[in-house]
Amino acid sequence: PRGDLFAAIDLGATSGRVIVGEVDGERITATECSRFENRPVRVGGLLQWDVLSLWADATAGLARAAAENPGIRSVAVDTWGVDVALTRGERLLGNPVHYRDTRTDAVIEQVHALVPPEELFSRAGVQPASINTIYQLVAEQSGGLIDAADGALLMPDVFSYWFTGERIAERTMASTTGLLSAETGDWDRGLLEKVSIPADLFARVVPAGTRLGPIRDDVAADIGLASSIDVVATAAHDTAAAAVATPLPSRGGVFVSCGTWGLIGVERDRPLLGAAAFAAGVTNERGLDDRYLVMRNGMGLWILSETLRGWDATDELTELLARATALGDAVPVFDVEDPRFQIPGDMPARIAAWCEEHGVAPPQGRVAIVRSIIESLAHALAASAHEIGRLTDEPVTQINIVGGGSRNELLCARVADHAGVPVYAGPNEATALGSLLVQARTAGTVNGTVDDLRAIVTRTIAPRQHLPGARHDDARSRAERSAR
Ligand code: LRH
Repeated sequence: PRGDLFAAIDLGATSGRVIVGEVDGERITATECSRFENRPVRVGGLLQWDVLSLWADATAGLARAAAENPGIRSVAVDTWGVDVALTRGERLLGNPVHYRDTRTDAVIEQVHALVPPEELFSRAGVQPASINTIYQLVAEQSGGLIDAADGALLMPDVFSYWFTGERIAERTMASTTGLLSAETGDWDRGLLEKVSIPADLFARVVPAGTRLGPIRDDVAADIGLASSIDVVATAAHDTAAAAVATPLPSRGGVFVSCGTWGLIGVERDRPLLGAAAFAAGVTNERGLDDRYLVMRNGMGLWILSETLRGWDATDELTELLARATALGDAVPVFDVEDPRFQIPGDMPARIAAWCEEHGVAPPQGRVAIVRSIIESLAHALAASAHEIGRLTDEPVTQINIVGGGSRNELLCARVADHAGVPVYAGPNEATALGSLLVQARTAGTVNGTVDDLRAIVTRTIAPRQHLPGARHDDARSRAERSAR
């Protein structure tokens, strides 16, 4: 290979992957070496992480990747935000609970009685949402787990700990908890005290890109690695990693990281706080280095994938999308942010119920349901992009969609139509690319700021362009041709 090799373990909503990337000063390429299931398991009424299966699958994938790609310089783990494991000594206190579990509903008011939502926002910069770690930890208090615990590690940090024995809290990930000060980037001790969570549960916060050391020898032997590999705390929040690898222009571009969630935002040097930002649902999470991701955190592909899962039609997505494209846009637009759509279950029934409650005829049949989901999502993403532009006083000139949603041509085209600005789609593996680039900088393969890392992606990958109104123009010119 011309460049240096790195491995990213990316744990996503339905699958985990081991991706090996080759980076030189100019370009990045990445190959998926292994893919395994990531399925939360509901047992005892709780939706839980299957964390030991993930460890087994991820490390087996890493060992295979290392055997096929000698000389991998480092490995790093990223996943979605907010989920946390409680520890005592070297062990986890049970399986970590998945954020889609509803146990936090019972403590929201209790937390808000101690700290009003406006104060939570002004301290942490994070929009209060029931998934946030702060509510999850308060929910664990009543079961006695907090009293029993002597540590709390966010999920990517659990894997780093198992690899190296180092207990840290990577900053981009820590910023999703609602417990990190937006100002200092360190745990907000005053806030922790108010909600009676012991501050000493948490590990020291380190910036993304921190080298944690080699995989322990005993672990390397256990997982079948011929030689040890360095472990890096990458931008361990998948959204922050994706932002690094989004080919944004220097001004006017809004990113949409569209996987299970849709994160719509811009990168700034300062968080956007205050009453207007709070009311508009802004959340400020940490990006790489000293950047903030000023975002709205909303629906992504979740409703669509949950719908397909319910139909046992996950394999039929391509065909359903083709038929939904041909169907046209005369379908109902529903509110994808309605909380009923957050919980796993029968999405078509909930869409129908929403439509009936709002006096609209529900979509009939699978194709119309798929189109209705896409229209509703595109509408919401476009509106959020303009809302972010308005709040940051920077009119939106283009939207960059990355993540799995960037492969959905109908969605990208409809976001362009609804937003009235060009959409640039890709890379769809932005999270893994971001993780690899952060590692490459730690290894000294590349240097510079997040803008320099982003430039490597821009040089390597040409996003697909979707101009607003393009499909209508196609239809119009076809109509004109046939009229002649
Ligand atoms: C997207 C994401 C998002 C939120 C949610 C829990 O995958 O990380 O930024 O934190 O998951």
